[in-house]
Amino acid sequence: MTDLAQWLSSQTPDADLASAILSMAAAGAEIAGVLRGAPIAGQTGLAGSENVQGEAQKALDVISNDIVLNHLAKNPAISILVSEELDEAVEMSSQGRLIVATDPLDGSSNLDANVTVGTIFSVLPSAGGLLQKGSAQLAAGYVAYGPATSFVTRIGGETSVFTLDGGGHWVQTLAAARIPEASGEFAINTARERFWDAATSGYVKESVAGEAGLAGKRYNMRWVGSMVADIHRILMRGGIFLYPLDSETHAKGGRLRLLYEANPMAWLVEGAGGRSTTGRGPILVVEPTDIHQRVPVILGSAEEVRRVEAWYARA
Ligand code: FDP
Repeated sequence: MTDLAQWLSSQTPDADLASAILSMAAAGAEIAGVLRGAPIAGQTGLAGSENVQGEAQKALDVISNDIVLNHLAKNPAISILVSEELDEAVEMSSQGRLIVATDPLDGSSNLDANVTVGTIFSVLPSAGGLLQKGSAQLAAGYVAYGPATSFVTRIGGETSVFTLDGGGHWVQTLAAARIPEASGEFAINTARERFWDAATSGYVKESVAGEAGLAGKRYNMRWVGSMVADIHRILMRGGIFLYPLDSETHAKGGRLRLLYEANPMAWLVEGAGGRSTTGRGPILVVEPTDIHQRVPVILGSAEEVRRVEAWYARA
């Protein structure tokens, strides 16, 4: 069986890049261990909660951020860390050639319900500075903490899937994920319908109309509410994920973050034959203006994403 280190050596001669991915995988394995025992340790994920000894607990997203930071600080290839948990970028090794941007614990509002959460990361060349387009990424990946712990990553070729075994090793379980071109599943927070633009409303209406509607087929809805879990499902069996610009998120530019949510997920989805857009153009060419910038996100099965793009072209 191929493990992560073997796969990396077949994918890139760049030892620094491979080491950055291995550092994130090691952080993911450690976070998986913390999450597994969190209810016993009294770490509900809520800031200000107490453990069984009555001691104050750090929120799990802060703990996860510290774990990622510790692993990357040990790696001399990393120059800067950008994290959802930290207002400012953190300088690491002055000789480092690589920047890592991360959401250390995505979907953390689902933690108290023992629902899948994840760690997302993007690797960029230090030479390009903090604000680089997603197309400049050297690699990206995520860890999904579900019934199994999955590590999904891509350098420039295929998007590959690894699973954490009982001994703490990442074993390749899918060499190349392929997102089916067409799908009958969409993922969107329908509670936001009143804020949607005409394109989003048009696409969803067309889909829920089923066989009788313009799409001419039946759809089902799946929405976990953890981006990592929703995207992992799409990578495994297809579908579309939408967090579009709507009237409530308009002033902020969207809901999800460009550097450590949208770009890495678009990179992984495209490596699996899927498609991604903001509705107005590809996610990977958006010029960042801020490390915590938000952006509309639509990605998944190519045929479905094209249907949404067609609605935007008309709207
Ligand atoms: P969370 O705030 O729980 O970390 O990244 C933000 C995110 O989760 C995504 O994982 C998820 O897709 C989205 O928010 C869900 O947001 P809403 O429940 O506000 O729609």
